[in-house]
Amino acid sequence: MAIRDVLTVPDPRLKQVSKPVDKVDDALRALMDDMLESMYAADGIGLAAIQIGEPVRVIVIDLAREDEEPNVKYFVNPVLSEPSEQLEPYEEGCLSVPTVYDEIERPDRVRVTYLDYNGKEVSEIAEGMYAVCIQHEMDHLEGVLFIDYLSRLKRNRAVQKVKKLEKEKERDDAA
Ligand code: GNR
Ligand code: NI
Repeated sequence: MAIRDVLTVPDPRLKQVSKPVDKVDDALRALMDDMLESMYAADGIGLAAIQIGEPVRVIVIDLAREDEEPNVKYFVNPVLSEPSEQLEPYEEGCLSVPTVYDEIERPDRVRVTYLDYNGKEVSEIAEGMYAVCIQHEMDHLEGVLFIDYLSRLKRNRAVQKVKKLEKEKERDDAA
């Protein structure tokens, strides 16, 4: 397993539409293992493969708090359906837009159908933070970030903030 760098805005790869997976095999499981390790290293609750530069339709999520047992879920070729009419606001963040947080409204319930780590088909209803997270990750598979729902002013500010942050990090790394 390996910890991989998480891409940040304005990296154009984050705008790519990810490709469906053919087969859940050991090579794909190795990618899912790297995704989980990279997500934990970055203190995230979810990660889409494109965030580590792999444009395939794979997501990992672990919503457990630090004082809880890990609760890892892997999603291959996930599809959302039956979104609730009821929307709920939630303060979102993204490892690809570090230090930026803003409130986004999304359906508060949605069905998610996917293949799991072993390639078995699963279908379940997601609610609450699980619903928020799976919709946020599904957006990554379509090249969409949560800041794309904000005003152009807020989005541009967010990108500038991350660019500055990354530049400072580069400078610190060089020193
Ligand atoms: O770690 C993450 N936290 C988070 C908080 C609120 C809404 C969505 C998220 S997902 C994010 C990790 C990430 O960027 N996944 O793509
Ligand atoms: Ni994200």
